[in-house]
Amino acid sequence: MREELTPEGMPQPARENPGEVNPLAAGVLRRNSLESWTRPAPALYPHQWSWDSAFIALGLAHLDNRRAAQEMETLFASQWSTGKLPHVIFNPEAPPKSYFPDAERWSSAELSSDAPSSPHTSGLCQPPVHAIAVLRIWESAQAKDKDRIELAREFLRDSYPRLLAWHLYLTTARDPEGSGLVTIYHPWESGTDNSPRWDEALEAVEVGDLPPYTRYDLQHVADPSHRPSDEEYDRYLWLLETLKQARYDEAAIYESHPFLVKDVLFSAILIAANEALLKIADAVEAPEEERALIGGWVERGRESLEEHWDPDLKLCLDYDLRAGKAARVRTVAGFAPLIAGGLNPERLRELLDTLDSPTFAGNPRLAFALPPSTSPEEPGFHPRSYWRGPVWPVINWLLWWSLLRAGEQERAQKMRRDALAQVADEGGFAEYFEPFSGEPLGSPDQSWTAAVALDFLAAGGS
Ligand code: 2M8
Repeated sequence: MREELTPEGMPQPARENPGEVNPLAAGVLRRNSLESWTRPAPALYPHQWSWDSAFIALGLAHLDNRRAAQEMETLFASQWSTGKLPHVIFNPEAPPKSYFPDAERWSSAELSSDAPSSPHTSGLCQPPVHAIAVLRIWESAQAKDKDRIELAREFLRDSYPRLLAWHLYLTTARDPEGSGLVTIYHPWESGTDNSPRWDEALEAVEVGDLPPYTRYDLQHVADPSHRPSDEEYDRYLWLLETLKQARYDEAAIYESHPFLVKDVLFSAILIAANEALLKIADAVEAPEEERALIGGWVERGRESLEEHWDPDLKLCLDYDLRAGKAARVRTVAGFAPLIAGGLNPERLRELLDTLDSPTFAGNPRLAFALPPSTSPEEPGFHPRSYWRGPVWPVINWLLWWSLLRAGEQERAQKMRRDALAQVADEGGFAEYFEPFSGEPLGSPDQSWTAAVALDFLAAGGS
């Protein structure tokens, strides 16, 4: 277990007085950290998760730039030969029977020569926050001494081809139609696992002969009803079996897999990550053709999100390829165009109106003006169930960062203040929060919650 994270240039707590937030957040990351990577939570999630590590690196960049770089390098070391960054990298030292599905259930290396043989990984991926994290590590190194900047430059040079291969995978294997949007094979790939965004597509999945399994996740939470239901888990596990039947081969999956959805939040994160990748490409003086390719992905992605805009809901909607229709559900994923950036003034205004309305952060019952993961006006809303309603700090971070990029300084500052007040007032770095009472739920020491709090603090402001 790593004992120390050095507080290089650690920013002072901000004025809204989460006086204790900074050292407490650093403490969570220190306790959840292993040699070169960080567990999302000590008991519930004992392995390395892909987008968790990217958010964690964003926070670590303010404490220990080298350790932040290591977090990403550990992830890159398990990249598949296709370019895919796997959603879970299994920790061989995790206690047995602590998390399911385990490495054996995935059997990735046994079934696919594209998968690394050690350590074992899952066969899925998660939203590509990685280039954004790599850029943050580079930018935060600029304030350091010459040696640190040189180390960060080396890290940037090593990361660039990894990131390019990852984004190439997403724009080809995951978008054979050239639509500009990424297809996901499983709700776990969205990161918003039991969101009602997936209800219809998941209901259409017929569960076949499923090998028996035990859910260890339920042993680590105070109230199992906050986690996805057993019916959902059966479908999650059945989708895993069908991916295995296809031996994780992309073309075979596209042919027969029962769950294929264009995910607008995932796609928007990819667009924002491509903007970050362009800056990285400039810094490492990448060839002009590569910069043009990345710039083209940004443009195509934004056009495509525009095609999935719902003018009545004033939100962007996922598209179920199997059913051939949009998922008309109001969730935070609908703010995808804000995250993708480059909006015309009218679209920006509409998105901000939706954000401020009772459908989301303007709901009068909220403890803090922060958007619930699912709108309280949706029939599928549940205030305590995971991605069906609770407020998630990483989503606050994504929206705050997007508001800043859109030039909405005041709104961004307000969201940052509320997000920090929530962790300061409500007892720490919970995985998610009940929107009306502000009660902390899920894992109490969630790494990415601590990490985004550190990034909020480092940004300063009133
Ligand atoms: C949750 O997902 C995992 C499956 O990947 C789980 O519930 O077991 C999600 O919140 C996901 O977004 C997150 O990356 C993961 C670890 O924090 O937990």
